[in-house]
Amino acid sequence: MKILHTSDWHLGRTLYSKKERQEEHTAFLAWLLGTIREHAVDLLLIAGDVFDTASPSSAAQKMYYDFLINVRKAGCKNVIVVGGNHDSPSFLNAPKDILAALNVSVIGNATENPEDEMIVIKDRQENPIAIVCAVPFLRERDISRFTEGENYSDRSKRINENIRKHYEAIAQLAENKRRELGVTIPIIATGHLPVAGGKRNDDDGVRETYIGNIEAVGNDIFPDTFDYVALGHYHIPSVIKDNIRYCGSPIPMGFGESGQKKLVYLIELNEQRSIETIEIPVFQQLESIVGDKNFIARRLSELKKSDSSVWVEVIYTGDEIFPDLSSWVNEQIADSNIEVLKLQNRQYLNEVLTQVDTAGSLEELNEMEVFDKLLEKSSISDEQKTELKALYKEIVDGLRLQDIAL
Ligand SMILES: [Mn+2]
Repeated sequence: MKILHTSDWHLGRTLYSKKERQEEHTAFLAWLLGTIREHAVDLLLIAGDVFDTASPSSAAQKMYYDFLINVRKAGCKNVIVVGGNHDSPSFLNAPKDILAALNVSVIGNATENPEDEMIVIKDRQENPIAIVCAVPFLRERDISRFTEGENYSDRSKRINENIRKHYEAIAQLAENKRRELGVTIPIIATGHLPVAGGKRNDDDGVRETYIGNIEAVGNDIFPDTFDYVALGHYHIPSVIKDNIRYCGSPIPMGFGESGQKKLVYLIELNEQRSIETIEIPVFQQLESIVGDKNFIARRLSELKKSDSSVWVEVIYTGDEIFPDLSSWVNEQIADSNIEVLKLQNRQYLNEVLTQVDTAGSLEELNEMEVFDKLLEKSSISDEQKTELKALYKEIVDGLRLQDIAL
């Protein structure tokens, strides 16, 4: 029994609203089909966030449906798709019946009946080979049925407890089912939720789920019944327990993830469990360049020489004031395959963010003295200070000439 675990495709996503990711997604899906064929995968689990938005573009939809048709041709007989927090349950569920004809099971959201999430996987001879508890992202309203008779004052505790009960209920159903079938087959679960221990970073594009309530549920919410739990939601792969894992998104969602390895898990469940990490190739190089002028110049020139297509963010952190950063960067990357998608001048930001001296003392200073104070605070070379002072004086004098009160 071979299972491939993937999640968080976010089809239709753009990078900082500037770049379509369609080419990368197309390349990833082609790679995935090849991987499925090569490893003779029996079951593909897609653990939520198939699409980036609730109403994806027709191009994004086409990618998804084309893939589902091709996955069958690649020899994988079973596909399970569960909804994530980005997916619209009704959108995902709409083609449910027609996809069932392709043996693709879609669970867009949790229903009144947890039994709806239980799927028995069969081999070519129609023998059961596994039971999947296909749990989608659980919205608060979906799991409120467990709250009757309970009185948790703390909402976060209640959510955590309701999620735990949901998994407990479905694990019980699966165990009953296994007993009824009279076979020893694995029980697998999915989930799309934040679990404690999952990795994150600042720029990973993960949208908060249970806002203001819980950051993450405990990793003890999954009963021992499950031989494997395929998680989605976090975009960085992480191992919560050996058999409870986030595979992460197949392409980086932001520059914070550049340089990270992207992967899918291949799980083999026979007498023993073995889990193989399969690395996803990089389809579009992303790089974050953070440093002073020299550093940025050197790195951009190296990238230019390599002649490969690179999308970069440039963050200037040097001490020197650098007002024409943008045009300077554009000069550096002229005639290259480098595209700058994000540009930030931290020097400038720092100045703006620094608290000005108390208003009382500000009134005692004249305009030149205020500027002197600002220069004092920043570690700017004396040479540049003189130059900046002269420029500042020019502006002040100019304003005086126009009779603007200072
Ligand atoms: Mn996601």
